[in-house]
Amino acid sequence: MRDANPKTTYLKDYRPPDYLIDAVDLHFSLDEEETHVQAWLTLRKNPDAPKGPAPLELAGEELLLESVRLDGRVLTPAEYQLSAEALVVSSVPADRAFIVETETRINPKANTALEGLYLSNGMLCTQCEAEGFRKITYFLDRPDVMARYTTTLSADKTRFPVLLANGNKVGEGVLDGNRHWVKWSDPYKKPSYLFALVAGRLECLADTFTTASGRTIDLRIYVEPHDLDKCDHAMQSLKNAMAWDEAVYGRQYDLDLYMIVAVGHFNMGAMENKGLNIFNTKYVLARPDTATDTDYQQIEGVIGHEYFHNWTGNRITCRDWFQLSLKEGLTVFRDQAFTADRTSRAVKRITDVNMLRTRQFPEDAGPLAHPVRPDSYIEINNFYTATVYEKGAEVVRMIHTLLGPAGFRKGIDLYFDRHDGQAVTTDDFVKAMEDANQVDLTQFRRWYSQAGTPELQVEAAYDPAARSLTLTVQQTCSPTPGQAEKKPYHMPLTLGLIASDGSALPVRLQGEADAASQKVLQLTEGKQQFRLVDLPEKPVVSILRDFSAPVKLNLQRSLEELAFLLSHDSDSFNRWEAGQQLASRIILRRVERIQSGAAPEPVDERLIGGFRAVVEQGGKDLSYRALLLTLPSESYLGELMAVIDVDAIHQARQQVRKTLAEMLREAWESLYQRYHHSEPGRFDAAAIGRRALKNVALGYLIELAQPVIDALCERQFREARMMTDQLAALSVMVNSRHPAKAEALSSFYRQWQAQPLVIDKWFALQATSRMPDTRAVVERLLDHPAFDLRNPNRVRALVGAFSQANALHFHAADGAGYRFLGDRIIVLDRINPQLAARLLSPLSHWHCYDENRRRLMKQQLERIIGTETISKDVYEVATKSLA
Ligand code: 0A1
Ligand code: ZN
Repeated sequence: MRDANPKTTYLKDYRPPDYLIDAVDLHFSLDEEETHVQAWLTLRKNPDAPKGPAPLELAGEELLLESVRLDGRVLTPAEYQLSAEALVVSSVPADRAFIVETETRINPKANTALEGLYLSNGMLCTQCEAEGFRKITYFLDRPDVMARYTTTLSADKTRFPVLLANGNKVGEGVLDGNRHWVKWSDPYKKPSYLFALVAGRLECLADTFTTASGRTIDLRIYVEPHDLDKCDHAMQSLKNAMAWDEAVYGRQYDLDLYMIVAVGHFNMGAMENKGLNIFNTKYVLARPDTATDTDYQQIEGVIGHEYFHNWTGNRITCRDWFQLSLKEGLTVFRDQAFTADRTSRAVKRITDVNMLRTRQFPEDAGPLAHPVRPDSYIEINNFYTATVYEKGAEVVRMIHTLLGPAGFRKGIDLYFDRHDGQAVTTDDFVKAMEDANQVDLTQFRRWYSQAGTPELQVEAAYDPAARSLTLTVQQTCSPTPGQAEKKPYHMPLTLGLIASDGSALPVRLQGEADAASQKVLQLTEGKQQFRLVDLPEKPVVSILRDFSAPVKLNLQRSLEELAFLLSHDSDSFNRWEAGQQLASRIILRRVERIQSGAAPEPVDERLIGGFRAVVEQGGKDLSYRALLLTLPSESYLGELMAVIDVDAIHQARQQVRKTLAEMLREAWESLYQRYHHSEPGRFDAAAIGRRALKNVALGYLIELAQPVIDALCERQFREARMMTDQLAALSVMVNSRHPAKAEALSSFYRQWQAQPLVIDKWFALQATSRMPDTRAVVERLLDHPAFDLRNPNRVRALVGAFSQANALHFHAADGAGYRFLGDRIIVLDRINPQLAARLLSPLSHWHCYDENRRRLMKQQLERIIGTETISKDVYEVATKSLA
C-alpha cells in the first residue's frame, strides 16, 4: 500500500482553521511536463481559533518545492518542515497579516489520476474538488478557508492560445519566445476546491444572457475545434438554467462571464468551478446523429446542476467535507425540479426513483452504508455517493413536501440571506428552514445522521358503520455499520383515496375541518395510526404518492387492486408503481417456480390486460407510457429478493416479455407503425415520447424472433438519422441472434470512429449484451485499439457497464466476471485510484448473493487488498466492503 496505515478523518474532530487566507495571487508558467507555480498567500490568524501560536501547516502533495518566503524573506530549510503531505512553517506572525510565497514545479503529463493539473488531449486543465488543489500548490486546502484569487497564466502561444481561469479577464500581453500571458481576477471569495484553469487550443461558441435586472452576461462554451458543431444544445441548456433559477428561486448570476470547457478525460460528470465549469465532454457535446434523447436530457440536467451550484455550493459552501450533501443534495434537488419543468414531471420522478432504488438502496443496505452526512472517511473522494447526492436530494424534497413550495422558498431565501459568503453545515440549512417557517425539524434531522432505508408496514382497515378508514403505519430501519439502533424518522406520506369507480374520495383526517383530494400525513412515531373519516365506501389506498419519502413500502395488495391502480390512480408515480408491482409479483412468482423446478404458469391476465389498456388507450405523455410498458429492471427485481438469483430473474423476465410480445403483437406493430417515422433534429417532449414508445414496441417485437421483424430492425438501424433510433436498433440486434449483428456492429464502428462519445456507446452496448458470449467479447474488447485505461469514459463504457449493468454475465456462477473486474481494478488503481475505487462497488454487494458467489466476490476483494501499492481509495472501499 502507498500508505501503510491510512488515516481516518472524523466529523467530531472538526476544528476551525488556525489561519485564514484573504488573498491568493497565483502565477503559472504552463508546460505539459514542467509547470512552474508561484503562489503569494496573504494569511492571518483566525480570530475564531484558539489563541496563541500555532504552526502554519499548508497541505501539498506531489509537488516539487523550490523556495519558500515569509514576507519576502527566503526561509532556510531549518525554518520549515516538508513531508509528502505538507509544508509546515513553525513560526509565523500571530498579530498581523503576513505573506507566504512558494515556488513549486509539477508535471501535468504524469498525472493520470486526473486530480490537480493534468493533460487531456493536449489541453491543460484542473480538477480540485475535493482535495486536488494541494496537488497544485501548498495551501490551506479546506472549504472553510475562502479567499479572493487572482491568477496569471503564461504559456506557449501556439500550443496554448487560450488561457482561462476563474472570474473576469483583467489583462493580457505577449512575452518573448512565442509566449503570452493572461491575468484573471475573481471578485468572489471561494474555497480552493472551486479553483480552475484551462489552457489549450480551443474554440468557443459564444452567446449572451440578459438577467432579470438587465445585466448582460457573456456565455462561452470551449471545446476542441472539431467539436464546435456539438455545442448548441449545451448553450441553450445554460440559458434555460439561468432563466429557471431566476424564475423559481429569484437567483441571478453574479459575474460578467460564464465559461464551460469540455474535456475528454474527466473522473466525474462535471465541476462547478466559479465562472469556469469544467465538464466531461459527455455532458456537453450533442448533435442529433451522435447523441441520444437521454444524452440531450442529461446534458441539460448537468448543465443546470453546475449552474445552480453557483448559489448552492459556491456563494454558500460547505464548512467541511462531511457537509458535502449541503451543496450536492440541495443542488440535485434543484436540477431535478428544473428537468421536471423542462420535460415530463412524471417521467423525471420515475427515472430518479428508479435510480435511487437500484443504486442508493443497495448502498444503504450494504457494508458501505453511511449517513447523508457521514461521520468519518479515509478518502473523501469515496463519498461522492448515491447516498450523499440522491438520498440527500430526497431529504431536501421531504422538507419541500412538509413545508409546501411557499414555505420552502421562504426557508431558502433566509438561507441565502443569512449565509451568503459563508462555509456552513447541513444543520445551518435545516435551521434556516425552521426559522423561516416556525417549525421544529429536530426529529427530521435524523435523516442526515442515520444510515439505512426505512421500511414501512401499512395496514388499512375500513369500518363501514363509522364510514372511516384506519391506517396503521409502522416504521423500522435495519442496523447499518456502526449504528445498531435506529430511532423513528419524521417523514411526509402523501395520501390519496380512490373510489371503486376510479374517482377521488375526499381525504379528511378525524378532527380536522378540511378535506382535500390528497393530504400529506406526518409520520413521526415508530407506530402511528391515522383515522380518515366521511368515507361512503371502502377506498383503495394510494399512499406515498410521488414517492414522498425514500422508503420501502409494504402494503398487502391483491393483483386485482394493483391492476385497478394501474388504470385509475391519478398520481402518475403511483400509477406506474402499481404496474411495476403487478409485474414484479408475477415475475417473482415465476422465479420461484424456476428455482423449484415447477412448470411455468401462464402470465396473469391482469398484467396482459393492464398493458393492453396502456398500449391501446393512449394518454398524451408518450414517454410516460413508454415507462408504463417497461417491465421492472433485473436489478430492481433483484432488490426485491432476499438472495438474488440473476439467472432465474433473467429467464423469468424474458418469458414474461415474450408473452407480452406475443399477446399484444398487433398492438406493438401498430404502435411501431404509427411512430416510426424519423423526425431528425426534433427534441421536444412529444418527439422524444414518440421515439421512446416506438423503440419499446420494437424491443417487444424482436422477442418474436421473426425475419420480418429482423428486417424492420435492420432498416431502422440503417436509415436512422437520430442516434436514439440507430442505437435502439443496434441494441436490439446486439441482444438477439440477428443475422446482421456483426456487420451492423462493424459498420457502426466505422461510421463513428472519430467520435469518442459514440464509440463509448459501442463499447457499452456490447458489454451489456445478454448473449452468452458476452464475457469473451468483453475480454476481446480490452485489446481493441480504441480501448484505453487512461480514459475514464472508456473504462466506464466497458468495465463499468459490464460489472454494473450486466448482472447476468457479471455474476456468472464460475466467478469469471468477478475475476475480470478484480484484474482490471488492480491495474487501473495504479493509473487512476479514484476511478478504480468507484468501479469496486459491485463487489461490495456480495451479501445479496448465494454462498458460492459470496465466496467468489470476497475472494476478489481480498486479492485486491492483498495487492502491494494499493491506493487508500481502493483500500477504504475494499476493506469496508469486507467488514
Ligand atoms: N461537484 C461536482 C462533482 C465532482 C466531484 C468530484 C470531482 O472530482 C473528484 C469532480 C466532480 C458536481 O456535483 O457536479
Ligand atoms: Zn454537484
